[in-house]
Formats: sequence, structure tokens, C-alpha cells
Amino acid sequence: MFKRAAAAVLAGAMIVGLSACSSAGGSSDGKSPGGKIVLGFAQVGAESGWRTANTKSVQEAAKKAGITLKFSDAQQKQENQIKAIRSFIQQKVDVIAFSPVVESGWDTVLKEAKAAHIPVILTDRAIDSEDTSLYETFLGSDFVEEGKKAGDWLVKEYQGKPGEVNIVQLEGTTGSAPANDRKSGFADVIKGDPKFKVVASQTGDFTRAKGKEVMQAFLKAQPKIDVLYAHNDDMALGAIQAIEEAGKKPGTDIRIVSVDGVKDAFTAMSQGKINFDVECNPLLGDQLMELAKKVKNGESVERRIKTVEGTFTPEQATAALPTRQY
Ligand code: GYE
Repeated sequence: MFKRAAAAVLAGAMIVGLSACSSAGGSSDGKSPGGKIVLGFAQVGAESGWRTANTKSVQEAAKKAGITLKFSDAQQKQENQIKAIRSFIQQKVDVIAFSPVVESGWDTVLKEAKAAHIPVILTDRAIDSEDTSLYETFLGSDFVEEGKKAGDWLVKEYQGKPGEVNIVQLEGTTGSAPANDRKSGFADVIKGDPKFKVVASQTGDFTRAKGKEVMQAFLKAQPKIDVLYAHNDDMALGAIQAIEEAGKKPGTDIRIVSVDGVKDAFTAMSQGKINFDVECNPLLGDQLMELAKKVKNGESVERRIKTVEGTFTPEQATAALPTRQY
């Protein structure tokens, strides 16, 4: 199956290559002058510190690799990403990469890319399409694993301690892979002990503002909250403000476990406000450029490339702060 896809890509690359030759200078059909690879990148948005670091990584890596980057920011809207991908197809870029806002609903536009023989790379987030020939590879984290790591920490933290543990959950963007998987990975681990109760769970759309707003509502509605599980650091940081404004101590009155590992969260950890952070590495740029070159040349690539990442206690975060890149 994959070999066939690779062959189709190769054929596609040749066709695109030929048409590039026939247009003088090549710049009108999406090719850069001088034969540089043109990569169309449809980013999710600018919703979080993670995303900002990811965008910077992609932009810097493209420059370093001599790849012409056509960058589009979808402002967390799938329809904008679909438009951007269609425009990349029209411009006949060499490769399309995108980080899908949500998991579903991509088949139509990806079939259009396939028909135009433009290889597609998924980066950061996955799609749920059954037709895996619609993309060459998926580069990014294992979000289920991240959710499990958050759950494992919780189980250890409350080991041997009797009594119910009331958890509130700030979910990421509804329908997105990281929200779905971080929720299910965490649930899988904590279901082993009935003392863990998720008493409220709602989306905060991965942003600080929404994280704060939803946490305010949780605090009003829930008489006893022991733990906050936030699907990303920005929502945790927004929630910290809400907790403090309600006269409670984040990290002490309400224990907080989060995902990403961005600098601002490490600062909060060094102040005792977040108790555990699961790392999610946004620095995918260099690997993405390597993949773009390979798929453009019709070389075979691994279908799934997982990011290597760890976890941080407050002590580890404090030690890492001075050299943290994002
Ligand atoms: O955790 C969050 C961002 O898709 C892994 O998106 C990414 C997530 C990240 O908004 O901060």
C-alpha cells in the first residue's frame, strides 16, 4: 500500500517538475525561482505558548533548510485550514503540511491534494481518516501516552491516601486529537481506582482566557475540587488566575497537572503552583523539513514518527528553566 503511494508521489513529483520547467522562472505556479522546494503549511492558529514555539520552529527550520514556506494561520477554524490547503493546491506547491485543528472531515480536501499529486504530511495532530493513502506520514507526539503520564502521576500522588479525589478537567479544542487522546489516556489510568472522580469536564479551547473562564465556573459549581487536570499549560495558567482570585492556593488547595512544558508553566511550577507537567515537544521544524525533502523526492518515509518527550516535577522544571527554549 505504502509503496504504491510512494510511487504515485514520485510520479506526481515528476509531473509537477515538468510543469515547473515549462513556466518561465516558475514563480507563477507556486515554485520558487532556483528550484527551491515550496512547502505550504496550514497551522492551527496562535492559541498557546506551545503553538507559538511550534510556528517559530517551522519558520526557522524552513529558512535553514532553504525551503520556501507558504504559511497560513487558521485561527483554530477547520474551514480556514481547508481553504488554505485548497489555495496551496491551486498554487501547485511541492508539499503540503498541516496540523489538523480537529480529527474528522479531511477526506475531501486531501483527495483533491492527492489528485493534484501533492504529497501531504501531518504534523503535530492526527486525522481519523481510514484512507491512509491521503498522507505520507504523521510527525508528532503520542497524546494518549501523555494523558496516561498525567494519570500515572495522580495515582502515585494519592497512593495510600484514603478518601475521594475530585478532579476537574479542562479539555482542549473539542474534536482535536490532543483533547480526545489526553482525555482517554488519563481516563484509562484513573479508572483503576474508584476514588478518582472527574466531577466536571469542559473545553477551554487550549487558551488562557477560556481556561480561566471555565475554571471560574467550576469553582462556583463544585463544592470540593482536589485536582485540576488541564490538557495544556495555557489553560492551566488561566485557571491559576481563577483559583487565586477565588482566594485559593493553586498547587496546594487544588493540585494541578498539565501538559506541554512551556516556560511560563515552568515558572509557575517553580512557584509551587503546578505540581506536574507532561512534556509535549513543539520543536518539530527540522524533522518536518527533512520529511518535506524526502517526500518531494519520492523517497519512502516512516508512516508514524513519534516525538520523544518526558515529564517534569517542580524541582526538574526549576532546574530546566534557565535553558528552556520555549
Ligand atoms: O498541547 C496545545 C496546543 O496540538 C500538541 O495544541 C498541540 C496542542 C498543545 O494548543 O498547547
